[in-house]
Amino acid sequence: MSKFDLTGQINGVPFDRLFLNASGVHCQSTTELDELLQDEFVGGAVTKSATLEKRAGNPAPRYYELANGSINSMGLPNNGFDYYIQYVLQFHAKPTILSVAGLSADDDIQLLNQIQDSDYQGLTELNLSCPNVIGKPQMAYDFEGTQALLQSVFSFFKKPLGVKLPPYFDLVHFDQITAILNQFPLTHVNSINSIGNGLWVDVASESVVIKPKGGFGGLGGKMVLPTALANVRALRQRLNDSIKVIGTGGVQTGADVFAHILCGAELVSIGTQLQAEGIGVYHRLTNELERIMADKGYTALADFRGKLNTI
Ligand code: RRO
Repeated sequence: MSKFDLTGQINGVPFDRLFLNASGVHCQSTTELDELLQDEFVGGAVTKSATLEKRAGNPAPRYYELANGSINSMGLPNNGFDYYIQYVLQFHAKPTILSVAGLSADDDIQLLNQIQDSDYQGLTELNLSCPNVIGKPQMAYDFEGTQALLQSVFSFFKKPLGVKLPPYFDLVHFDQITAILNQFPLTHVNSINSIGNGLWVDVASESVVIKPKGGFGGLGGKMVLPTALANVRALRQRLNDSIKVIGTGGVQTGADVFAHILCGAELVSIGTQLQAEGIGVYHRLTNELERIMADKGYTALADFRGKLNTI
């Protein structure tokens, strides 16, 4: 066991280590989820966002690695709700988070109704921020819609529930979204999803690099780190203490993890870098994080979580 305390907790569910996968990466099949959970440096796994029915997703190429990150328009390829709830209903030695994403508010209600009626007692995360479903705007940029949806959800849903949020870019929007979220008994927010609808141009071929939506797609990886840190920080400063923040976005190094924790992250997810480097990323990040903590004389994440200095 590590001599460092890298633990966190969401709604009383203990995570022995802080690292998760970002939903969408290495979590579509039970084999991939098993691989994550078997890695000693991983704290828990999040499923690919499940829709009511299985989906093939958008046509390929739909994920492209950039020099400084990634662009994707996967279009919610997944094995369907029944597949993922069966997986999280099995015993696992580490916590799992069941991510669900309706294609409409009605779908969200149906998905959560099925969870409410099931034996599942673990953590659920409602994805309010998929940027890539053709013709469907993402819910979390519609503040009134989000308020109305959460109102109906919590009229019947009595199990632990968090939400996945897109990045916000205006301080007033942080005030508005947190004023809504704070009205509900949410366990956590996971921030950020990809920065929606970026575009990359390959100059040699004078072309876009992914096929769906004329090349537009969600951005992840190093280029989104400052946006992710800002979102984690701004949400942590405004949300009720009971609502934990899972920091997602732009992590390539142990220093990036350290920065997420300073901004207030309880746990940290890895997406683009997991896709690029594979499961070994968690061992490397753990070593790099522990080196920084040792140099600073810290023994636990709690020693510096949320304690970002301002000048
Ligand atoms: O499947 C996707 O295209 C996708 C989803 Br659901 C999401 O939430 N975020 C993202 O970048 N891609």
